[in-house]
Order: sequence, then structure tokens, then C-alpha cells
Amino acid sequence: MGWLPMFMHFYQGFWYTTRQLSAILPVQHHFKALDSDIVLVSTPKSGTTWLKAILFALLNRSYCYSNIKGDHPLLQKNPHELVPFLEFLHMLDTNPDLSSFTSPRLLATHIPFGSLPESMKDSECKIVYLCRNPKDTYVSLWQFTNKLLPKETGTTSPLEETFDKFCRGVSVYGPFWDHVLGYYNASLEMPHKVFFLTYEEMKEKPIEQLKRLADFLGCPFSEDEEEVDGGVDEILRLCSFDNLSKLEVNQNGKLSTGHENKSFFRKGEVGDWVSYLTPDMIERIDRITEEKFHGSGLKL
Ligand code: PAP
Repeated sequence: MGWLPMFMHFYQGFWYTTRQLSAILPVQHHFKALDSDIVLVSTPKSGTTWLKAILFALLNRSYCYSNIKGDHPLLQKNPHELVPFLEFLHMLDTNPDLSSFTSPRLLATHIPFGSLPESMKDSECKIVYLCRNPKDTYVSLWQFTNKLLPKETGTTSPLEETFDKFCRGVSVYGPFWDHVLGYYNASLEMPHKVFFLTYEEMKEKPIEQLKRLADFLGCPFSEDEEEVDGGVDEILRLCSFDNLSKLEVNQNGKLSTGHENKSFFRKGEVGDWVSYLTPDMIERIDRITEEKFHGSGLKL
């Protein structure tokens, strides 16, 4: 049983709801990556919405220069509409027609590295991987799950029970640590293909990280561009938690999956876990992180 009252499936080393698995299988069988594709991969609740917005704004800079204060798509639509999940596209249609996407196609997924469709590994497509420290990831996922609980179940799933499941690897697209390590190792082996980024790095040094991202994607900022509208600062302001979360579309809109747009914006902070986890929980999860990442050089 998962965190919600429904079964989960263990497939190729990771846990999924029935709905997620029934989308991942067609992605694996039908999705053909193009060399020019850019795919944002993340662990759930690591800031995907934020990075979708940033990548969209980054790749549509010319758009930004003239529209950032007016009808920029990010002011009208939730980032999940502009940068769809592969799983969602293949849930609607097992072999969707993606020919209307402009090049480079900007897509997203939560699929673990070992389960990516072969074409993503074989092609020259670029992968931007985002993760977040496990304690904040857990709390964010717990809060999000609570919003999805059926009314008759109550409004909060038991923290201890879901925490125990998370620690044992039983969470959507979990084990969390295996997901992160898969992409971390891939980024070390193929730095030209896989860009590894954390939510905390993005929060701490957003300008530096945005420039690194632009370089990695082959669209660096020129010195002039950094100063003007649509440049580094403007993109970060446009995509900030404050700006996006206050937009009408993100306060009152809904995705076609049924999720309310506002459910993707909660606090947007680093370290919120201190308000939820007991010293024993902290000790347990820190120990798992240390054991799992031991020898990898990775710290979260
Ligand atoms: P997803 O996996 O369902 O797509 P995702 O966007 O990865 O969700 O995670 C949501 C988290 O990102 C929320 O964190 P919190 O629960 O700790 O608050 C959300 O608040 C945060 N978030 C969303 N947009 C932004 C943003 N623009 N800047 C910073 N954090 C953000």
C-alpha cells in the first residue's frame, strides 16, 4: 500500500502507483528522443515546477525580452502546462503525436535513470536533473499527499507511517536515494549529457546556477544580455516563488490532471523539515543518506 489508500507496484527497482506505471510503460516503449531534446528529470517535490519555469524562460529568451512584463506564457499558464511530463502525455495516448512541439522540445519526467527509454540514452538529448535534500523532499511530498487524500480518509496521512515508508524506499518514484544516485553517477560519467543540480544550490546561488544551465544547454548569456530585460535577473524574478505563486492562474487554475495549480506552491523554502521531524526521525533519515551516499562524494 502506498501513502494514499491505493496499491503501489515495484518495477525495475522503483515504486509507482498503478496510474504512474501505466504511463511509464508506454513512455519506455514509444518515446523517441531527438538529439535536440531537453528533458528535465527530477525526484517528485524537488522544485520541478520552479525549474520547468526557469528552463522555459531560458529557452524562450527572445520571447522574454518583449513579453516579460506583458503576456509572457508563464504569466498565463502553470509551468506544468508549458513543460509537460512525458508520463502525462503517454497517459492520455500511449503513442502521442509530439510533432507540434517546437525545437528544442522541452519535456519533463520523474523516471529513474535505469528505466529511461533507450532513445534518451542513445541520442544526444540533454538531461537536467534536479533533486533536493531528502528531509524537505519528504515533508513536501507528505503535504502534497495530504491534499490528495479522499475526504472520508481525513485530511492528514500519519506522518510516522509515511516517513517509515519513505525511509524504506516506498514512495512514488522511490527509493529516493537510488533515484538521486542513478543520475548523480550518470552526470559524472557523461557530464556533457547529464547536468546535476540541487534545489538548495539553486536557492543559494541562483544567478550562478542559471548561467551554468545556460552554458550546459548551449545558450550562454552574453554580457549584454545579463543586463537587459529577459536576462538572468529578469528570468529569476519571473520564476520566483513570490511571483509565480501570486498569479491568478496559479491561485485559481487547474491542470488537466485535476491537480490545482496552487498545490505546487506551498512554502518554497529550504529547511522547513525542522517543523515536522522529531530528533529520532532526523537521526534515521540522516543515517540512511550517509549510508546510501557513502563513497559517492554526494552530499544532500
Ligand atoms: P512535482 O514533483 O509535483 O512537480 P515540485 O514542483 O517538484 O512538485 O515540488 C514542489 C515544491 O517546490 C514545493 O515545495 P514545498 O512543499 O517545500 O514548499 C513548492 O513550494 C516548491 N516550489 C514551487 N515553485 C517554486 C519556486 N518558484 N521557487 C521555489 N520553490 C518552488
